[in-house]
Amino acid sequence: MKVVIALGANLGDPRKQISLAIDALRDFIKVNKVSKLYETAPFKVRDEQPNYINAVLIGDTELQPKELMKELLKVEAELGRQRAFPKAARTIDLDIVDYEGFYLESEELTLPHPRAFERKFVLEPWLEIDPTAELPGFGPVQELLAALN
Ligand code: PH2
Ligand code: MG
Ligand code: MG
Repeated sequence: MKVVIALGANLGDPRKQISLAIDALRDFIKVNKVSKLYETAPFKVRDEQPNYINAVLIGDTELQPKELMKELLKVEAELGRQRAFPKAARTIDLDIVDYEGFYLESEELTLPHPRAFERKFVLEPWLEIDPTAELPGFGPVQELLAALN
C-alpha cells in the first residue's frame, strides 16, 4: 500500500532525529522517495518554539493503517518523543498524510491527515517528490499550495 509520511522535529538535533527516524521506518516501509529537509517556522502553535525541520517521504507498506500508526508511535517513543500537550515542541513527529487514498475517522487515526491541506511544511516537500500528488478529498497538492501563497 502506498503511503505518504510527514516528518517533523524541533527539539534536540532535528536533522539527526529525522535521519534516524527514516532508518527506523525502513523496518516496515519500503522507502521510495525522500524530500529534502525544510526549515520551517512553527505553524499554529500556542507557545514559543524553535523552527522545525520538516520532510516528507513516499513508500510502500504491508501494514494496515492503524498498525502503521502504532509502529510510527513506537519509533517516536524510541526517539524521545514526549507529549506534554498537543502541538508541543518535539524530538520527532511522524504523521500519515495519505494511505492509498483511504478515508478513515477513528480515535487513533484520521485519514487523510485532516490538517495537511493547510500545511505548507507538508505540501511543499510532498510536491517536490511527487509533482502530481493529490490529497484525497482536497485536490492536487500543487493547487492547495498555490492557495496558501
Ligand atoms: N507540526 C505541528 C504544528 N506546527 N509547524 C511546523 N513548521 N512544522 C511542523 O511539523 C508542525 C508545525 C503539529 O504536528
Ligand atoms: Mg503532526
Ligand atoms: Mg503526530
